[in-house]
Amino acid sequence: MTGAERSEVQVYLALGANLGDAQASVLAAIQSIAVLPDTRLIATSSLYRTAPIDATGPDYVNAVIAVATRLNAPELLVHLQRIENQAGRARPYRNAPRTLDLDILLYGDARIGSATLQVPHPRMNERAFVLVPLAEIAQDRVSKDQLMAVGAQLIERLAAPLH
Ligand code: PH2
Ligand code: MG
Ligand code: MG
Repeated sequence: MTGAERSEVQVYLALGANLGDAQASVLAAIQSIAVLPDTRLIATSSLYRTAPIDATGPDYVNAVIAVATRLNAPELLVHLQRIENQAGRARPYRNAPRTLDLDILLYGDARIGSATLQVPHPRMNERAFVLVPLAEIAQDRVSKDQLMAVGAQLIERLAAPLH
């Protein structure tokens, strides 16, 4: 963009890990995201222990955060993938256990369908590990009906949000 300043966009990110010290990986990732250029951390959910959905391996640690950023979505995605890679992320097969997964859930009200990025996240409404922490920090973004629909999925609150 030239001339005019970019405006801030409110973005919701999902964090997950189920290999290594998953809780430490998620906490370190929050700190890495908080210091991204042109980005401010707005809110952090509790950490949750969740059973794998459509996946195998150990339980996950999951959380959702809100940031305000002037990065556009592809720029943000590049940063998130760098942070995943620095955490030792390998991609041997789909939904393989992972040291760190960072997904863009919502980027303002944008609808994005590119080869590398789909926003809103196409499976977020099927997943308690997304909807429960998202509802904690953005009540207006998740309905009671949506939470009911994923009520059978195992999710346990681990730790209070960090400030
Ligand atoms: N991520 C997946 C697939 N399944 N299950 C849980 N509990 N938590 C996750 O973060 C998760 C998953 C693909 O990204
Ligand atoms: Mg994911
Ligand atoms: Mg991902």
